[in-house]
Amino acid sequence: MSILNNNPAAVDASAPELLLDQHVKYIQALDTKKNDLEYWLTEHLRVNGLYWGATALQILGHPEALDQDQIVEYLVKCQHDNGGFGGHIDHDPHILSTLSAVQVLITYDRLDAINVDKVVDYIISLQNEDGSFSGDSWGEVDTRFVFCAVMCLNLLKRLDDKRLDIPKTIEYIVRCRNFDGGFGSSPGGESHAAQVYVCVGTLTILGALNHVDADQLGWWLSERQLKNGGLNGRPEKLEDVCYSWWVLSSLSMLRRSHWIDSEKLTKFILESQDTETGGIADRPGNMPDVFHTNFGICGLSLLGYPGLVAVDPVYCMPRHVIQRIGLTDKH
Ligand code: GRG
Ligand code: ZN
Repeated sequence: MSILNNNPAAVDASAPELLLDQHVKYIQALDTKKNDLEYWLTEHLRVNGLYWGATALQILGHPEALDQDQIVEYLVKCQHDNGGFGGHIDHDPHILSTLSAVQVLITYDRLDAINVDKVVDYIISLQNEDGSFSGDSWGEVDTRFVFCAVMCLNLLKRLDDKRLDIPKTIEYIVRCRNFDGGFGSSPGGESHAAQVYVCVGTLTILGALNHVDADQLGWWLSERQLKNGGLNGRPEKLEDVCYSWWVLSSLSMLRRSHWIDSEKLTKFILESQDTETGGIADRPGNMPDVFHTNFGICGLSLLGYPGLVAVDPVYCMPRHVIQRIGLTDKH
């Protein structure tokens, strides 16, 4: 079976081409920029950055463009005795970097390199009485961390761990749902498309999408598309390439991706490419970065851009990897 998108979409003839080779080179060059201040300012995001870069390369069809053995060796050094991963060697463990490390190791089929039982212990230790999850031992709570926990445990096939309180997890996410059908970062928090992705993703994995009014939320998500084709994260805000992922993956889980104009969104993402350096920016004319490069490319994959490897809308990992580990995607 092909790992590419099954039904490639038509692309507007006036849209720029996807600069595939330039994006591969842009991602390969990221680790060579050690003279740039930005490289050191983003040190705490190194493991997240590896996930974004590695995923973009997978979807571009060039998984070999980074040295996978070297990455696995590096990730192993980021795991702490309590099981969590830091954002870089000697950085404190956090659930965000832990999920990214697990996603990369599963993509590379190298879970054997780490202590999985300890990862599970770490994640379970972060669940609070009300079902929410903290990001680390300092205690910040956000629906992002619930999704990281649930996704990580499912990827590791440990959702059946008796210490995890699934009903309370669902109850907490439902408490973060708003009158407009969207979700916020905590109960009462404003609806935001990226929080919608994490909450709908959590409910999808836990088989609890019945708590969502798909028509109402689908309408709110489709209202995110602006005249120039780009999507914003909430009313009155600017369009940004990363919402191509947060909004479209959510619509995909709700089976309503056709509620936005995909040709216009494809064109907006392609116009945000940097034709000189490769990479994709948040919007046309801005500087590219690996975060927007990944979510732009994954967005194009969801849109059925020809020649790209299919991405899974829940896990933001190649669909063939999700199939290989037996988590069938029903989206
Ligand atoms: C596996 C893809 C994946 C994710 C793991 C960490 C995580 C789960 C999801 C992150 C969700 C999130 C809240 C992302 C932030 C997106 C973003 C661009 C926020 C910016 O918010 P504002 O208020 O920008 O600065 P706006 O666009 O509202 O002006
Ligand atoms: Zn963005």
